[in-house]
Amino acid sequence: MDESLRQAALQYISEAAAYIRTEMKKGYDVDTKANKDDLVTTVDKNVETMFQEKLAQDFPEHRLMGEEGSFENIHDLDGTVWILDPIDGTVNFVHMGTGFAVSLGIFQDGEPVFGVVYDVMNDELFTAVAGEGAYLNGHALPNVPDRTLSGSLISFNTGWVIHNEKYRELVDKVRGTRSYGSAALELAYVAAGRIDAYLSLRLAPWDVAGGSILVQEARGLVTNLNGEKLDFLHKDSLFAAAPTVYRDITNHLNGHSS
Ligand code: 2AM
Ligand code: CA
Repeated sequence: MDESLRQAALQYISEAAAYIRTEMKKGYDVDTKANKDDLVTTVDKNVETMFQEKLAQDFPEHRLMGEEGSFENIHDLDGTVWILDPIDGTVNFVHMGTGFAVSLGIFQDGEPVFGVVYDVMNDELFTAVAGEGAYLNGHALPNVPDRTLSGSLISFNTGWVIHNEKYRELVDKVRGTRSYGSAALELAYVAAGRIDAYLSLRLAPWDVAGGSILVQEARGLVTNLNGEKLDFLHKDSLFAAAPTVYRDITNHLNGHSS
């Protein structure tokens, strides 16, 4: 990919993060969207607007698909499309003041070329250019480790595990479970080998666009829960894991012993 595009994306994210840190000190307005757990703040909206203005100025032929409204104009991935979640983990942002990320995936004719997940409060910048491996703060990440299911740490929302027998059984089979509340960070953690799998029943393209390329570049697998290629135009389930753990969880969910 074009180096100037990569540099511009990182510069915008750095400016967005500085803005987010400032607004956190000042205070901001919070609204609920469709559900009680679906929050949006003036900060999410302003970061998206900032990206819209930057693209219009620096890359007028590129298009933005962002969570806070700009997605409504995007019906295909032709050309260069920036898929942005200005704040992934908004509930964490509002309640905890940490545990959220700016997430960006840049796609060219439907293929991911660059992914970034930036943990704003912990200053952890996860990046991956397609074909060039995944990086954390400029240091190459090793390939994800091979692990057994009983030795793995997996993450998902407990809210939907409680309704599903197969997922409840999975909790018993693994070393431990975690729930971080930011799909982008959970994908980055799979890429970094901190957790071995992340599963979700329903996510939007902007939740996964940045993190999924990180996982692939660290030699992890990422699909929906039916094992199909991700579709970055629609909401879908998500299953990201180290290859050995991906295989064992798939066998478990399909009813085969592992
Ligand atoms: P958000 O914070 O950007 O809304 C929480 O488990 C994860 O699910 C977060 O990445 C969160 O993204 C995402 N999420 C929350 N509500 C969602 C919804 N209605 N549709 C898709 N993803 C959602
Ligand atoms: Ca968001």
